[in-house]
Amino acid sequence: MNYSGMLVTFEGGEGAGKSTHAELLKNYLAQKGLSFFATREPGGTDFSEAVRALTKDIRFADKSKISELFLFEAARADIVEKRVIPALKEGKIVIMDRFYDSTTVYQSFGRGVNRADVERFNMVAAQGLVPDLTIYLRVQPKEAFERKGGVDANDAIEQSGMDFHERVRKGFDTLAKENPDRFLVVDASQPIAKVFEQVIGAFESKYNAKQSSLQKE
Ligand code: T5A
Repeated sequence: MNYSGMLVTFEGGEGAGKSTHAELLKNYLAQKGLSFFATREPGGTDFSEAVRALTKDIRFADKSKISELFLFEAARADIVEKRVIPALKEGKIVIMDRFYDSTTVYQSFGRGVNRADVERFNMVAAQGLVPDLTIYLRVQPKEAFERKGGVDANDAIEQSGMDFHERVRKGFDTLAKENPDRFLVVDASQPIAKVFEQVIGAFESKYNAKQSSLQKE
């Protein structure tokens, strides 16, 4: 797909600091006068926010893992088609708090759905989009849960157990190794300011590279 914008995704386990850094990046872009659109997954449209509530609802914690996969893909398909693709075509920087790497990791590495199936549905829902930059905030699940105040008793995914969250961490490590050009791995146990320095460094370098390649076209 041809577009002049730039897609930046934040990934990592629960409480890794994704929302914190997505917010800091938004402020940074606003100060620089750059045009951006920021959203989260699942969520970002009325439909996808309704699906988000379903994914977290503890009453449905025993739903089939394939049902869970399709919920995330359904939420993704809506935000991608209605907001993300139009923003990229308008030349905006799109910031996403989670994207399909979360599905590969949570639903395949975590839940055990066949990885090829998950990746196929990711591509369908994302209409083939690939992030320009994925910032993986890496932290041990135990530490992240401590700083966010513990495991939420009403959240079906947070309640999946420490082994599950450990598989999630290993899954992100695997994706980062497989996609070194796209992934920036940041040690998110460092202080917020230190983490953000690295986020900005990676963003600036990708942004400048993208601008020069657009000028050459
Ligand atoms: N999911 C999602 C799937 O299973 N499949 C999918 O395809 C998708 C898209 C989404 C849930 O859905 C699952 C994953 C999730 O279970 P969510 O709310 O987006 O839910 O995800 P969470 O990770 O649960 O969101 P959190 O808000 O809890 O985590 P964040 O955004 O990573 O962390 P943040 O920024 O809110 O920070 C948490 C706390 O830590 C502090 C912050 O100030 C805050 O208090 N903090 C730090 N403290 C010290 N040092 C640092 N470096 C810190 N960084 C942040």
